[in-house]
Amino acid sequence: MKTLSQTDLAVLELINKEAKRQEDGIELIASENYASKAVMEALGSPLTNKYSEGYVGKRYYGGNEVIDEVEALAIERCKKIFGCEHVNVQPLSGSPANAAVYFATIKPGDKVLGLQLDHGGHLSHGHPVNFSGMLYNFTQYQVEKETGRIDMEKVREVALSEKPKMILAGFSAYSRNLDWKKFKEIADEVGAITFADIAHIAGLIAGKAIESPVPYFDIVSTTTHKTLRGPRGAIIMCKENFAKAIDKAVFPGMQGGPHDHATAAKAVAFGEALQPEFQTYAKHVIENAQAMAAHLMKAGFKIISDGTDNHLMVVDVTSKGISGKEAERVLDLVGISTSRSTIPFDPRKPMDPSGIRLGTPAITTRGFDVEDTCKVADAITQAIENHSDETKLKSIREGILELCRKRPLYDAKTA
Ligand code: DSN
Repeated sequence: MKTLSQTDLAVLELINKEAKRQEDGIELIASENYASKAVMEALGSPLTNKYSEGYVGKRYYGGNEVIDEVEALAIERCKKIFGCEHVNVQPLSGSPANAAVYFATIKPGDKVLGLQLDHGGHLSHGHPVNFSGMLYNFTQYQVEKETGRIDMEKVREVALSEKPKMILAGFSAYSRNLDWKKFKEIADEVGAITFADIAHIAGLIAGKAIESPVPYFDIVSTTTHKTLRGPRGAIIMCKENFAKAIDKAVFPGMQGGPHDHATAAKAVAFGEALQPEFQTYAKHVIENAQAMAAHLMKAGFKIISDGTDNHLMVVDVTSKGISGKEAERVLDLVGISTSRSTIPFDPRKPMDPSGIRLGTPAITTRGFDVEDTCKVADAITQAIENHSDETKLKSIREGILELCRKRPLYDAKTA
């Protein structure tokens, strides 16, 4: 960052501070990842200077001949990864993408089924404080108390009684595979549109480690910066018969000019996801998550649904005499980033819930294997069990630094 070092030391210093925090810490926030240097270079390119409202070949500004090629390349690569009939690569992030999906397909007041937020859903899946819950008439399905899993028979019962216009499948804190086919069958039974939000698992689907909803669902949205390991942003895939409505909802419905630098970075990330190494990555993300879950359960933690099929898990930490908020704070002290999380049927409040959510996409990018991951799980256990012992916490921090030095963030492999 040669120029920034000459023009704005205040910002440079903050960027360097954050880079050091990332280098010296272990990232277990399930929605985070490390984009490659190539993705970051595309993000920092002159494409940030351009306005290009409209779509390939149909822009409202001149000078878009190169941007057209960039967007067409992102579309082509995305179609190759997911096998979708149509994709819009312009959404700025996950919630705006989901807003565009609703805007394109249903009317305010229409009924939608979605997974409840504290059972693993997302704010934009109908929570009352979010635009989705304010504008649309959501009925929320839940996971079962005993198993922590979604019971598809219950989803069917709710669908039959509510007759929604849309059925939404997707999550930000659910560690089991979704039965896409069953969702589609239920939707067909009640004549509902099927919408999958695969923000958390898009990279695992791209890496062919878990099943894709694309063949079954009408519409599939995803962010591009989680397991997919691209820039912050989103895409909406759909069947051809929804293409016009989706495009119109994104622009001019919801957004103005797309972020062309981000579109280029999406194309770079899609190119990376098409490499055979990405399939190995996706497989390792799940192996690491399963090893972490098993290790934590052996140490006496309750994992919701007793394990994981994907990259994440929700851990009830209250049996160790600590809340989710306090666990997040203590783990921050030893250099492990996590996010507090409600657990299904949580007796505690969302700001200080019973759980933490852990995920392995970022550490796997960094090159952590199962052995490293088990060391991280040990450190979590030790830190939580000794949360008031400063000396012990300091020595755990040292161990974490050692692990980080063994697996530098942007070495030749990840760069
Ligand atoms: N905030 C993201 C997450 O952490 O899962 C979802 O948008």
